[in-house]
Amino acid sequence: MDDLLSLRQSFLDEISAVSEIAELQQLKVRYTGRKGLITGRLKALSTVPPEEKPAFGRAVNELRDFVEQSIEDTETELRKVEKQKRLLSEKIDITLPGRPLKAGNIHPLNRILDEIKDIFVFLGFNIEEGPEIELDYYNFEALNIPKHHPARDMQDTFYITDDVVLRTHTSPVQVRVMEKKRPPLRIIAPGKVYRCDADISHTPMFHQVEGLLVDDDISFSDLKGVIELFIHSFFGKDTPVRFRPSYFPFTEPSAEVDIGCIFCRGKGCRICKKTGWLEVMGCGMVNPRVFEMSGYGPDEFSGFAFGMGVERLTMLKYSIDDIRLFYENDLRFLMQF
Ligand code: 2U9
Repeated sequence: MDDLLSLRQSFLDEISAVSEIAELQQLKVRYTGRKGLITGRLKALSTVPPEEKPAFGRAVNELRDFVEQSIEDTETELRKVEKQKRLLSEKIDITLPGRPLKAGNIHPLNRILDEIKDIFVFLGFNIEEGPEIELDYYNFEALNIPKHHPARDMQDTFYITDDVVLRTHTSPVQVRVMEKKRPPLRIIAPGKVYRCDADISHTPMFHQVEGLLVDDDISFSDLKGVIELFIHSFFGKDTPVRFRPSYFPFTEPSAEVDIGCIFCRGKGCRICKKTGWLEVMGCGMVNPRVFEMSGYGPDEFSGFAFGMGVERLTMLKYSIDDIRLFYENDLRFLMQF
């Protein structure tokens, strides 16, 4: 009986020093496990004199119940303390201001490209696309660009082979459409084009939107009407527009389109080189030779075409003075749009 009392005391001493569940498990095994101290006392029951057996048995059982209950209570207590500790360490201060998510942004060139496309789609034009690696035939020959033309020079065009080039304009898209479809035709061809050129207003790759409209009896007045409508929609309805005679092999007659300088309102400044006008696109009536080559009867149909550089229009609209900014991926620049 004394032995049981001292066992109880040593259990109480040990459990009061336990501070973790793992220690408690060890204690449990040591006292109530198969080879534990209390189990050992129960096994020793057979060696106790018969008259002391009932009292000794009761005392060992009572000690076992007490130990088991103490362990259970301590475990509940320790789990509570651990949970409390975890909750404190995981505490979130919901009064702190949130961290803003970094949102993406449409690239300024795509913004302007979308704006241009929207205007022409509104006017009933369809969007067409074609290959950027193009046959010399579609890029030059079918557009009446003769063999000796400077555009064909190695200095200006990226050649893949003798008769394959990186397209220098999106005009070959329109030629391919003309081979497949009969008029009436109202299409725009937006996309990347490549020219061997690099300075503050030229990059080896840039974007164009070209347009082509073919039907019976299309005149230069139709061309002027569509271009003016586009310019007024893109730059604002009070923007002055003028058509200045020019030359392209694929259009005849041809014209450059100027707008009254949007920076000085026509007074003359550094950007318009004191002329009061800014060149924004080119256009003209489709050369009958281009029609012939694509299988349209030149006397059957007439049409007009136009072309514009997306980088140039974006630079004008957003007052950007260096084309290379579009391709440097500097977020300080890109996040302004
Ligand atoms: C076909 C027939 C005619 C497309 C045209 C221009 C005028 C033009 C330039 C503007 C600035 C290119 O990006 S830029 O350097 N483009 O001036 N482009 S007419 O004429 C075509 C196209 C296809 C079948």
